[in-house]
Amino acid sequence: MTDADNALIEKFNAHGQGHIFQFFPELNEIEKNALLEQIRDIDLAELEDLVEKYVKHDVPLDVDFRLMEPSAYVSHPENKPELASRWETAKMFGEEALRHGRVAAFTVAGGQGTRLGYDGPKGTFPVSPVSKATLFEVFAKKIGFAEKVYGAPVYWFIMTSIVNHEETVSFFKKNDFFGLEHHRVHFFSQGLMPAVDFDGKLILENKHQLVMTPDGHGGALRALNRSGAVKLMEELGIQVISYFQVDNPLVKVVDPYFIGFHLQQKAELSSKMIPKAYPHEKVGHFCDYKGKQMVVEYSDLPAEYQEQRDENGDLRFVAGSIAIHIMDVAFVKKLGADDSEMKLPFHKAVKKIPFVDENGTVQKPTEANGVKFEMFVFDAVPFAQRNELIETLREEDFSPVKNAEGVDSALTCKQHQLRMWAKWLKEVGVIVETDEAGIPTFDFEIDPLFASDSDSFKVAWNRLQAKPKIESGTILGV
Ligand code: UD2
Repeated sequence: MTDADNALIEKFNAHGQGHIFQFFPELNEIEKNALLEQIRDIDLAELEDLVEKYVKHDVPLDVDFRLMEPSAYVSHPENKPELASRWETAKMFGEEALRHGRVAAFTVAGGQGTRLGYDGPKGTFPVSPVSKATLFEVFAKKIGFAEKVYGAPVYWFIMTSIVNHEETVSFFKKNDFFGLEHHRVHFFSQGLMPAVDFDGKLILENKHQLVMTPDGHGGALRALNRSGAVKLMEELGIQVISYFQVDNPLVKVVDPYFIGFHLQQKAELSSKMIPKAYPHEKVGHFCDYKGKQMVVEYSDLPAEYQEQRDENGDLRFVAGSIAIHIMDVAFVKKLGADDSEMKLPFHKAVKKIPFVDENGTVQKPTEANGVKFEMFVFDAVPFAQRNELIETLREEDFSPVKNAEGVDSALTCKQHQLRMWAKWLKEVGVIVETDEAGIPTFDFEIDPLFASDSDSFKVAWNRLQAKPKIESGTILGV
């Protein structure tokens, strides 16, 4: 034990966290070092502040909801045809950036997928109807397709976490990176935050390890910096990051329209919205507050505001956040720097957290016993000098797999993929049989290497000499 180690222990004692050393005398050297290593980076001042705010008290979101205004957004041309030429111009800007390799794809994949009941990194979950391609494969193929179309590399950054990093990387290796150039796919693990019990005490997972949990998808901003990803992006001439979540196979991984709007507006952070389907849909709400755009999560927004209607009877706060953003690399560099004055706030999540009791036995609580802290990426929105918000079509961009059954499940996601492809086929004059909800009555698939959106589908379909029959089990591939 060095003097520095002793000083570290002393510091934790002085902050009322000395219980974490209760088994220290019986640990071997490796275990002692493991614990010391783990606590070295814990910012006790930050932790005490969080405990004070969110554990000892329940400080509500510091927003006077009465001052909130709905955020303006650019409507999709399917809903406002008069905007079609504006969208076409934006697309030209986006395509230009893609042709020059100025866009990187970025997937946040550090979450645990507990709700889905799937034991493995969520990206390894099979989603496509016929070939059972996994989420990662779907994204990889969309990226590969974009590289082919634009004739330039699209680097892919994937944020994992301590719970799934190794498994994620070996999954890619095992699958030969789904045909992508290995050196263009970059993985990095997000940061961790210590969990605490309801008295604000750190929790031991076993005798020599604390419970540390991923710091939320908002941790992406600092992880992009700390991992060297931002530096690499700068070296590669990448200007914007196309951000999306691992659970949504419909997402357009690099959408030229969206990128174009962002660049044209010289925004620092842009977002896609969909009109909420019903008042209590579980998405964030875009609004303007004190001259800034922000997102208020459904769980923080009082019901009356979720339900409020305007003079036309439409939902007033209608713009739902689906966690799809474009961020300037320079913005991420600025906001995610360790010495940045601007810091994303933390949110608390009350959880059942296994712990080791005073006898050294691991206990699995049946009731919530502690608090985890997470940052949310959309809290970056108000820090941007300029924001752009565009409408997207739910059926073409958003169908996450979150739950084992019911809404946002594997089944609804499969149905929505089929519905989207049926729409693309209809646009080229091919009608597939559907039920009343517009869901095809049989399974087929359009490989993302054949086409990854309605525009590219038209091109690819028209190029086919012989048009294939779309029937049960058809995979339209290359
Ligand atoms: C998120 C948004 C919600 C809406 C919805 C759309 C929040 C708080 N809510 O809800 O407003 O946009 O998505 O689907 O963001 N992740 C990490 N590291 C972490 C935690 C999460 O990488 O520490 C990733 C996770 O792998 C997934 C994504 O973030 O790709 C979303 O996480 P979630 O499923 O917990 O978000 P959810 O459904 O609460």
